[in-house]
Amino acid sequence: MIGPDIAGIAQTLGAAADNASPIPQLAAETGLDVDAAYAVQAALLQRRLDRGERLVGLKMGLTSKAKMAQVGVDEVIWGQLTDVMRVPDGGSVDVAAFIHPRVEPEVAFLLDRLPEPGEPVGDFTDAVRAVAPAIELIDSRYANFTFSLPDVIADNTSAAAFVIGPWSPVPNGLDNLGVLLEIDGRVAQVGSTAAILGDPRRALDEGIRLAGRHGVRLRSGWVFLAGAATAAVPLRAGAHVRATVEKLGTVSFRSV
Ligand code: 0L1
Ligand code: MG
Repeated sequence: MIGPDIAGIAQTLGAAADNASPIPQLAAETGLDVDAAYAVQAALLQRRLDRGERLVGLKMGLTSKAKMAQVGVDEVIWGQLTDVMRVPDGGSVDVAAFIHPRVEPEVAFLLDRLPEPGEPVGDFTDAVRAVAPAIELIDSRYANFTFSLPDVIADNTSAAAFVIGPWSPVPNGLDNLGVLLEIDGRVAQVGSTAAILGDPRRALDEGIRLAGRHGVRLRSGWVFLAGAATAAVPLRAGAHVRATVEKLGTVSFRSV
């Protein structure tokens, strides 16, 4: 039996991102399952590497109940981050480059000495050199931000851009820190890092395990986005977006 056209699907999704032009969902029509969807994601990443981008990290998606409910998918997923997606703290983002961008407050880890494949993270402070508040900008390439599980995995879990705040040493306890997302100085979302799998440190174990299943090994020096602490909020032009994570500080950017 002939399987889904991995390269063709990656080309369609890549073009949708490049042109900021939405496409219909494609998993049902092409017979894409979860494994094939990660193969599409790998082909999409290769497309970026071929044009000179560098792989700089991994992101976890749908690590909170709020996010799962928002998109109607109930499994933790992962995607890949390249250098071109990184926006400097305090920098700006042109919304015209995206289809229907949303922002969400996250916690980022700077990876250090990681366990061998198949091993759990032992001492978290060996595996993670520093932590930071972060904002992820997600942008589904599917019309109406609507997709199935294989669709969103193939679409690199809606990864579009990310902003990392100042790095700090790992504090005692990351499991219940207050999180605030402000747009133009007004509160847009309030949450807690407890929403990220009960404790964002668990996201690293999940990332190592789930990415390892598809032959992706996390590297020292990579950024790891542990997941959002709240639902995502639509981003419009001319907004000032700021996320604050208790003990870790703030991170912000402007949209134009
Ligand atoms: O980072 C995320 O949690 C996004 C995962 C994909 C689902 C979505 O686009 O909201
Ligand atoms: Mg996210």
